[in-house]
Amino acid sequence: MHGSPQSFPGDLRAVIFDVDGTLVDSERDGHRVAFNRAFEEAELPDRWDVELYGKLLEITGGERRLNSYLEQQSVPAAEREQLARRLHARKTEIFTEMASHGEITPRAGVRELLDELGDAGVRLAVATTGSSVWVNPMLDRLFGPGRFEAVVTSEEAPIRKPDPSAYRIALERLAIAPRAAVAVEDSRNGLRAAKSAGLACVVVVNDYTREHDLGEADLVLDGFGDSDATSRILADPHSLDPPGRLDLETLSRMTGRAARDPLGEE
Ligand code: XBP
Ligand code: MG
Repeated sequence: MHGSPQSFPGDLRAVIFDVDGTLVDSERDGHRVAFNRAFEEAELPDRWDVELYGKLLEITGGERRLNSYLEQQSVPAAEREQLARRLHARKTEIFTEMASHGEITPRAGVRELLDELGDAGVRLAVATTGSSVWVNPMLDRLFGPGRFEAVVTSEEAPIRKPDPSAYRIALERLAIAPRAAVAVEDSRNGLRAAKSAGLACVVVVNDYTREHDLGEADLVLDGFGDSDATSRILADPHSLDPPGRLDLETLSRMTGRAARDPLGEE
């Protein structure tokens, strides 16, 4: 059962969102396509199909992902680093262009959730391993300029998730304690980053992350939920019982429950 707003045990001041796979559907038909175009333009035979890219996503950060892949292909170290840098720079240009043409779209229900949080005075922030050159214009385009009070990208947090630095910097910028915020993620690496920073974390899975080990999550949903489709609950260790969508009330209750009950035992 849901409590009335007055009964919220938590003290939700801010929600910190991941970008890739969380706010936007950007991996399979976005970054992956851009990486492949960069390979093609460089006249390399490599192509990342949907399945292989799922495995490569375990390495966060596009340049690191390329480096790791080229290492698997036995490309010598000196050549590898240079090639990864060059390919990543071109991939970034291609992806930035795709985003500026509207090829990258928000996940269903995200806009509604941001509106609900914003109307209630909850502060909004972003913690991503992506690069600022595409993250900032894309967020402005999709969600309105200045929608997020703090946007932490790989430039400020060069050690990528699962390292907690992106979340720690976001909390510092918001000047709030971890217990006053909730992280919204899509993957195990993101979940580990958020939990290591001391945040409660809801994971909204997608096709690439459905099978991840998400045992530490405070709530796992298969979508944000909106007027067209309700979200299914995949794990709810604190019995938050969201109403078919991720909403303000559930997030508010999460700060109280997860802070009071970190092991998920009621
Ligand atoms: C996503 C990433 C990003 C993108 C590529 O992880 O790892 O690196 O795949 O972006 P998360 P860049 O959702 O946890 O932030 O090429 O700009 O690195
Ligand atoms: Mg992600």
